[in-house]
This record gives sequence, C-alpha cells and structure tokens, in this order.
Amino acid sequence: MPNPPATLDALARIGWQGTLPAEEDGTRIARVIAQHRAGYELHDGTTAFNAQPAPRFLKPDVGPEARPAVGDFVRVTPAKPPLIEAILPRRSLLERAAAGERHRRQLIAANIDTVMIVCGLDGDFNPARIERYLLLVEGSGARACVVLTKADLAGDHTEPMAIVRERVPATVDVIAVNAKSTASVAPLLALLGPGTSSVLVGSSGAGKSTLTNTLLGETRQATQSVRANDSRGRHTTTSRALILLPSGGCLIDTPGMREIKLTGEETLDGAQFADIDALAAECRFGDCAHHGEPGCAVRAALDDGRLCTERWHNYLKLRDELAAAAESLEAQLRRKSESRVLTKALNKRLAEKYGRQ
Ligand SMILES: Nc1nc2c(ncn2[C@@H]2O[C@H](COP(=O)(O)OP(=O)(O)OP(=O)(O)O)[C@@H](O)[C@H]2O)c(=O)[nH]1
Ligand SMILES: [Mg+2]
Ligand SMILES: [Zn+2]
Repeated sequence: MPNPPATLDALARIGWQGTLPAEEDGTRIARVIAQHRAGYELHDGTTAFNAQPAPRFLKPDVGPEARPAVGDFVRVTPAKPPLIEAILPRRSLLERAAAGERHRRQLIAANIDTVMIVCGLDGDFNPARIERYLLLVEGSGARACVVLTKADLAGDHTEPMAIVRERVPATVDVIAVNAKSTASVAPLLALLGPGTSSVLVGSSGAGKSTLTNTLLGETRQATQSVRANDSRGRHTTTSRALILLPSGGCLIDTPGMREIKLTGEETLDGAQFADIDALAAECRFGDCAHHGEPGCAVRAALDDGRLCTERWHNYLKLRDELAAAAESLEAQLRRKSESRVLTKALNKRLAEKYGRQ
C-alpha cells in the first residue's frame, strides 16, 4: 500500500470535512469507495487500494451498522493486505430495512451531504416513492434533492414537476434534467462542489449511472436501456461505487432499489408531513380518526384541495408501515436484551459451578 503522510488536502479530496484527525498506532485514514464480496476498495485521496476488514467486523453478532460501508472514513493498518481497524464517527448515514430479511438494516452510504432521489419522467414516475425515499433521508443527517430524469423524452413536463413540487417540502430542490446532457445537468453542480459527498438513489433504469457518467465527463459506469413496455431497468449497476468528480465532489452511484423498506426509526412529525400533523391538531376531537367525524380539519383540507388526496393516502400507508416496523424493531431489541440477561445468568451459574469466568 502506498504510504505518503496523510494531508488535509488529500483527505479533503475524498470528502473529509474538518481538521486532520490524529494519527493512531501507525494507522492511516482512507475512505471506502466500494465494497465487493472479496473485500473493500479504499481511497486515501491519492491512490485507490484494496483492503480487508479486521476479523472482529466479521463476527456474526456484529450488526451491519457496525461494519464499514461505502462512504465511511476508516483507519487502516499498513498490513498486507491492509486491514480496516476502525470506522471514524459518521456525520450522516443513509439506511433502509434490508429487502426480504426481517430486522436487518442495509447501509446505503455514510458521510453524505446530499441524497439525490432519481426518478424518471417516463413510466418510472412515482411521487409516492419519492415521498418514501424522503422519509428515509429525513433521519439520515443528509439533505435531499429530487432529480427527475428523461426530461428530454417527457415532452411538456410542467405537470409532473408541479405534482412533485406540491408533494415535497419547499426546502427540497426538484430539478428536471436530461441525464445524458452536460448542459442539462449543470444545475446539479451547485450541490457537487469540493468537499461534498452525494449519493444517487432510485429504481433501476432511472438514470443514476447515466447521470454519473455525464457529471464525470466519461463513461465509467455501465448503463442499459429500460424495457419499452414499463420503463423498468435491468439492474445494470450491481454494487455501490464512490466516484471523484471533476467538480471536486464525491458521488456514489448505487444499484437500483426494488424495495424501500422503512427501518422503524423514521418519524412522521418531521418537515415532510408537518402540515398534516398541524391539521390533525386542529380537529375538534383529540382522537379524531379523520373518517368523517364532525369538525375534522383533515377532511376539510382534503375537500377544499389544500391537502392532496394521494399524499394523504400515502401518508396513511407510510404511517401503518412505520408503526409495524417500529413494533418489530422494539420486539427485536427486547429479545436481544433478554438474551443478554440470560447469557449473563448462565455465565454466572457456570462460574459458580465450575469456577469458570
Ligand atoms: N433520453 C434519456 N435517456 C436516459 C436519461 N437518463 C437515463 N436514460 C437512459 O435510461 C437507461 C437506464 O439508465 P441507467 O443510467 O443505466 O439507469 P440506472 O439508474 O443506473 O439503473 P441501474 O443501474 O439498473 O440501477 C439508459 O438507456 C439511459 O441511456 C435521460 O435523462 N434521457
Ligand atoms: Mg446504474
Ligand atoms: Zn380529523
């Protein structure tokens, strides 16, 4: 592994923010730029190199949150191969519940400033899905922006733009682009300056890799046409990759997601649905179910168009899902702590019986 002394300049190039962290025990700092079955790929601001996780990261009781993820800054020992010894504190973490698997998390990216929610203006267009992504982003510590691709194919896209604008908080930028055109994606450069880190999320075929290549100015990520009948992609990108852009920012391209499952830790009283919360507080009855009770402020807002019906329905759906996810998360934590208590009691009994520690 190359071993120049870490400089703030080099670390800043790979998205490090703040002062130079102290050197520890001969380790150096690098960023995880890719994760493969065979190990990790890191970058120290000068060179990319392969590394393995220290054995303790591979123990079965180590949860996904405690393992290095793409975007993490890590301490590496100069062994052969280099070993990742520690993960530096994360300034943000985007995660979802893993598809299919109950209770497991999947880390999407760490130390991100902007999550770009990419959605095509073709058959991929789906405002409810954008709202779902926003819920994941809200608790991550990163900010969100919505990138609507395929504007060149969509003809007049004022209507879908207006729909998204109505359904996402005013603080979230909504930008329509032709992901193949350098001129068209130029407004995104404002979010991709030196020292920044962004991640692209969205369905397969939405144009994440196309956008990456255009921002990069060369074709590095493979892309593939979508199915003509339903605009679905072919899951072309299969692993996350952090790429240094000429604009100075770091950009993570990700595989298209089939499912955006909530972890149970999201909240509905953040900025995204604050208006619905405020409306519900105005209902005449404190326990109003908004099913036609007299004096229901939510119904009134739905009737006069202040509250969009589709958004309300998606809110209810997300609310139910979140409640279920939170419940199973709590049950899982309870089981974990019970098993810890049981293990402790067992160890104590063994120690008494056999004098074991
Ligand atoms: N005309 C046009 N085509 C686009 C645009 N964005 C993406 N495409 C096309 O859509 C197809 C899918 O794009 P990709 O970039 O491979 O999509 P992806 O989001 O990376 O998909 P996965 O890697 O499968 O998750 C490709 O044929 C692109 O050329 C756009 O803004 N305009
Ligand atoms: Mg791709
Ligand atoms: Zn009500």
